[in-house]
Amino acid sequence: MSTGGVIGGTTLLISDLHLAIDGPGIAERFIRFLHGPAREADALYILGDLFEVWIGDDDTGNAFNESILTELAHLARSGVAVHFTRGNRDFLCGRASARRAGWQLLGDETLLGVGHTTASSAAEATLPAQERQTVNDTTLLLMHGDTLCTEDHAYQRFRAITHHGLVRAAFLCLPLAWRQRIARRLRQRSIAHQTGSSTPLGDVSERAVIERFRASGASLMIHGHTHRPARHDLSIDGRPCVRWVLPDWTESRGGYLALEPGQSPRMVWLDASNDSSDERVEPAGNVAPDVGERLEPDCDTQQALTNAGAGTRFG
Ligand SMILES: [Mn+2]
Repeated sequence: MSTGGVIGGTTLLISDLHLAIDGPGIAERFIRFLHGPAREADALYILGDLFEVWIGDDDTGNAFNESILTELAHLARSGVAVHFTRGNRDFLCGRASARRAGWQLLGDETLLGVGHTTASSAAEATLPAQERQTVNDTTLLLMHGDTLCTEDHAYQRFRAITHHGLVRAAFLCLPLAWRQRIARRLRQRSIAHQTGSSTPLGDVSERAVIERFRASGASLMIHGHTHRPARHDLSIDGRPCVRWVLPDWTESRGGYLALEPGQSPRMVWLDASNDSSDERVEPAGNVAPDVGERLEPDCDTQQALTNAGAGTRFG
């Protein structure tokens, strides 16, 4: 877990756009988002699976993916601090693509202080640090979310293999054309599997969530991956904690979480009714019951791994 300093101002968080050339509606909505709300923000955090497929930073002939990086680079140049955490689809994004996109590459899990500067912050500055934190500050833990699916042993095994430095290096040494073929085949199988099955995406392990809150000391956790956008209120050892799950983007809607000075996080949905005009702001999604209600092993992608060969169904 890395610590990434303090964020302030307006921060927007997105994940799971799964951008691909055969999903033009999502890409168009994303570009409008970059030219609209993102441009007004101080910082943008992309928490993984921005791309449906990323076969290596040297795949610069992929005009679609490169056009997305270029749009992000424009945003970064306009003064918005852009950060990127890899997802399970785009975990091969490296330093070269980060340079092209103008984003800061984050580790798998990042701990941040949310230093919301409000009118009272000058007075609070005189308080001891510990009291200040309870008054105004929040410790925030960011991640893609796949590492929370600890009950899904098949996926975690797949992840351990594909994230191994040697395996990654070996794959990246394959000629681009081979990697493109492999990616195409996996994607076809993934699509075939999705249309032929109602297997839902796995959810996180509540046990892993509790463990992360305890280990990090964070009171706010934000992640994506599960495609189950919601706000979950928990009590961890008597400490109130909130876990936000970011929405995936589809052809019909997208969404982001906004952190603003002195305000509670809010989910903003983007759909046909507000893409080009005002944002329609909805209250938080379902509020899940407290810890202990759901401890079932609910990240089962065994079937997906078996059928797709490489876990491509996942997130
Ligand atoms: Mn994912």
